[in-house]
Amino acid sequence: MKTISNDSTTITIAEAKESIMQKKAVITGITGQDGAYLAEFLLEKGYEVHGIKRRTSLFNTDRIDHLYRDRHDIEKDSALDIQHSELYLHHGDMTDSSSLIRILQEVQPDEIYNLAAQSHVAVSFEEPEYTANSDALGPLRILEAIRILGLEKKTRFYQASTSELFGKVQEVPQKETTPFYPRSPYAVAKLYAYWITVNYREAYGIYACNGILFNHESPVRGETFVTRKITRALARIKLGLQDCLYLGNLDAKRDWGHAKDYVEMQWLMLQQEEPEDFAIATGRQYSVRDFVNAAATELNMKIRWEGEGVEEKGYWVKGSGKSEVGSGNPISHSPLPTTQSPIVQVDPRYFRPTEVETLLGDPSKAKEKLGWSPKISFEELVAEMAQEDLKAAECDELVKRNGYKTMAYHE
Ligand code: NDP
Ligand code: GDR
Repeated sequence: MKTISNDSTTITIAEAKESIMQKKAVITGITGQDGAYLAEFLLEKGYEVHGIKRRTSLFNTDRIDHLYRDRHDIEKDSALDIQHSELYLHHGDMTDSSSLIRILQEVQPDEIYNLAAQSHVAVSFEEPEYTANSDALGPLRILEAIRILGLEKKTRFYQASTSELFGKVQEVPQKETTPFYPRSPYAVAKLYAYWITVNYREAYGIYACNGILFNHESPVRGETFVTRKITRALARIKLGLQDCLYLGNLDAKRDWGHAKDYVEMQWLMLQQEEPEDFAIATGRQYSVRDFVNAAATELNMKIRWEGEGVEEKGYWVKGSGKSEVGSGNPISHSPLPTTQSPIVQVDPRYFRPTEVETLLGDPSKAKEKLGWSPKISFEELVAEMAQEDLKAAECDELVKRNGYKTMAYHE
């Protein structure tokens, strides 16, 4: 075997080649919020990135279109010596082992970031079996594929775990050692995924880590998660495109960070010598009501809450966020004795059968061991989201003013 040596080290030529070769990463869920930010981050680091996207009846690559070049264009560009990003897309699905095995066999990745999931907690109560299939068995399928293909020593695995595991919180703030108490089919599925990741690490020596991430948001957050629902709706209300924002539990508290900060952490976790699990959070907590107020301030709007000034008459208890009423009056959409209709109304349809009332993370371990701390503040996050949604609403308003139809509004 040929070797290269200097005073302190001797390495094989194969190892030397390996160390300067471009790393390959597979991202499941690349079309989602985190997938898009992570793909951009890894491409900037010089990775060859392979994304797995599922088949949908409409295009689902909006969030990554700016990173992707059509193969035909690349051929033309290479004739002109134009650089292009190393992003490749493959069709696959978390519920389909054969597609996952085939893609991993073809790519032989150094790192896998498993971000794909049915990620909506409320939807998981409506589709519990599908959620378990994609969110619990999906990660198992990838870990098994690593074994089947003999990639245990080569490929590092990141599992997108979640603060929802803490659910009915047993300790404040929550950290890596806090006991779990999941409160939804989504969280129960993610609990399985968490432990199967730990088990495959211990049983087969796979470099596998859980990132226990608290809520993180951005201008490309899915429109039905509460933060984006708020910024999008307020921007549209401001421009007369929408009348009212219907929300569920206004008292729920979350530790909200920015997705851009959190994907850096996902990468850092796979660069350590030993695989470990980390909780990622900001250490600051706000309620849904606080988020509405912060977005309204950013957009120079005054919020009229449902029931404002009418508590004593037994309509909605101001901002209670619960389906109880003061003195037995009808609870839902009662006519309000106010001259102006409210901007924010509570709709019990958005309450969950079991709720996670409060989450607050302690990211000390990530700070100490990885030197990580979030750079983007809550205020900056809200401002960025609100301003981006205002731009989008301005576009829609222009389209509408010129007599064209804008996209349907769905909550
Ligand atoms: P998104 O909902 O934005 O993205 C989910 C991604 O998974 C999308 O690309 C989606 O595809 C894909 N997907 C869903 N089901 C399947 C399937 N059966 N097969 C293949 N792909 C599928 O989530 P986020 O980006 O916000 O979150 C990323 C991961 O992190 C998720 O696993 C989530 O549960 C977890 N997480 C998120 C947190 C957050 O606050 N954002 C916090 C903690 C954990 P499509 O685009 O076609 O819908
Ligand atoms: P969450 O996020 O359930 O924490 O899961 P979401 O934004 O959906 O809800 C946060 C809190 O807001 C309350 N809420 C509403 N939620 C939604 N979606 N719509 C409403 O109208 C509404 N009104 C009040 C909720 O009851 C809840 O308490 C997110 C997802 O990204 C998960 O995938 C991830 O694992 C966790 O964050 C950490």
